[in-house]
Amino acid sequence: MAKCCTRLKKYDLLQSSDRDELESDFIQAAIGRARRNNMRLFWKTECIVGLACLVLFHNVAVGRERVKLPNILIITADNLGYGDLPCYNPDSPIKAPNLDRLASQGAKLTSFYTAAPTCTVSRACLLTGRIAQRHGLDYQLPGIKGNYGVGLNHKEILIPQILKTAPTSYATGCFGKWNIGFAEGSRPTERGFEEFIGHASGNMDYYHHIYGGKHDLHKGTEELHADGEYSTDLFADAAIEFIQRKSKSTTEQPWFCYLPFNAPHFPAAKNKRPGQPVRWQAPDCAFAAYGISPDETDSHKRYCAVITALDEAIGRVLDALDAAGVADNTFLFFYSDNGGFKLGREYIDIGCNEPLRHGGVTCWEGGLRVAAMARWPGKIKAGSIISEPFWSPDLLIACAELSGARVPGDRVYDGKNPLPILTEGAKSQHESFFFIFRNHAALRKGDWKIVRENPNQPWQLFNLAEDLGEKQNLASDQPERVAELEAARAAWEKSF
Ligand SMILES: [Ca+2]
Repeated sequence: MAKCCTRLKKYDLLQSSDRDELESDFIQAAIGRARRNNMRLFWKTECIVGLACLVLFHNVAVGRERVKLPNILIITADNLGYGDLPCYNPDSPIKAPNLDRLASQGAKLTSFYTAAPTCTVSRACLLTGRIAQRHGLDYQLPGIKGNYGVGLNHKEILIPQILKTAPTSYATGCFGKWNIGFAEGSRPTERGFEEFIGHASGNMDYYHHIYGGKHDLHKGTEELHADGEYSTDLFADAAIEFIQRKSKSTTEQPWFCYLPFNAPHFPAAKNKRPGQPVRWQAPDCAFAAYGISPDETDSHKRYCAVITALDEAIGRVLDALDAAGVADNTFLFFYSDNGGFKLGREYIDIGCNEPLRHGGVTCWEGGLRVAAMARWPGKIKAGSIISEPFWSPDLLIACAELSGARVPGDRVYDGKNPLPILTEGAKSQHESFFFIFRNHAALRKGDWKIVRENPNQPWQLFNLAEDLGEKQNLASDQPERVAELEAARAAWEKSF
């Protein structure tokens, strides 16, 4: 009896998936014992098993009431440079005190990779936990036709859909940039999110919400007209309202909030009204933070204000978590969907990826290695810096682990559980990371990386531990190392 009590006590501390396995073992063991005895003993044993199961299920029910599952908040920035934030680059002219605060309260990640260096593909990899060669959306959705088309294959299963299958189903909301297809059946509220306020496209005007001449702001599947509201604030406000409402709920239902901001990205003429200047947009208070006018003409200064506006909005979300009393029970992950663009476009390619090479749409570190932070008070050490490499598909696995949901067994996932890295200082479980976008390709294994900009070019080899800026190509000195990484890359390709 004492052994049974001990087992039940341990059972209450287990993750739900483990509980299921234990439950199965427990019952199977009891049935086995019954078969080894006569019928009289069989019925006696069955009664004991039944009683034990009743206690067991009661215990689980009570346990679930007692320990509320963590809420999950994933915030993404858009094209933010690795060296833009002061907590990554002390020389940055940008003011971002709230992201500094987030870094001081959690872990700053120095080797976190997005699985793809461009918006659409990056978001699809995050939500599916799979790289583009598996989910198929390996290109940027083109124009209105592309953004309002099917986009991501409907057979793909997204994080919110998995969280809906958790032992305690999660409330789910998405507020911001979708960018993976907005045809009927593809929209967020048809893909696992109960609520959505945001845009289909990759880049709309911040105030008029126009993309390519089309109004592009939606609530659920209907258009939402909020002309004049700055999109960064609009998305933050929607997330805050969701967090407040769900945290007040008496149902004790945990929630998942996906907050993909469309900032900083870049201004585009096709999104402007006739006569409207093509320039970085921010609220007056963000310009005031630098002592400059909203009519400032220096694009670098305007860009700083855009990120400060993003930082201020994130700060309000952090405050809302505190005010709702749920900050301690919320797993928060922040990262940029890809690095800042460095394509030489004047007034646009302003973001700083220092000390990394190049930027968005390339497979150099500046495109793939992104600013990222994780906060989970009491679990992730405040003020820590984590240099173990992991990547965005890992977040789906993290969501499953946190919620107790099962990951579907009918497909290959490229994510591995990142929680031991974040909470225990464990080593990365990844042997290598595979990247390909357009003609660019790369593979990282340990501290080594091969990269090329075109299939017709030879691989270049870099030691990232000694040469973070990918300046010294060691391929001719170490052909055997190149061959080793090429073999790892070939193994990836065989798995598709
Ligand atoms: Ca992007």
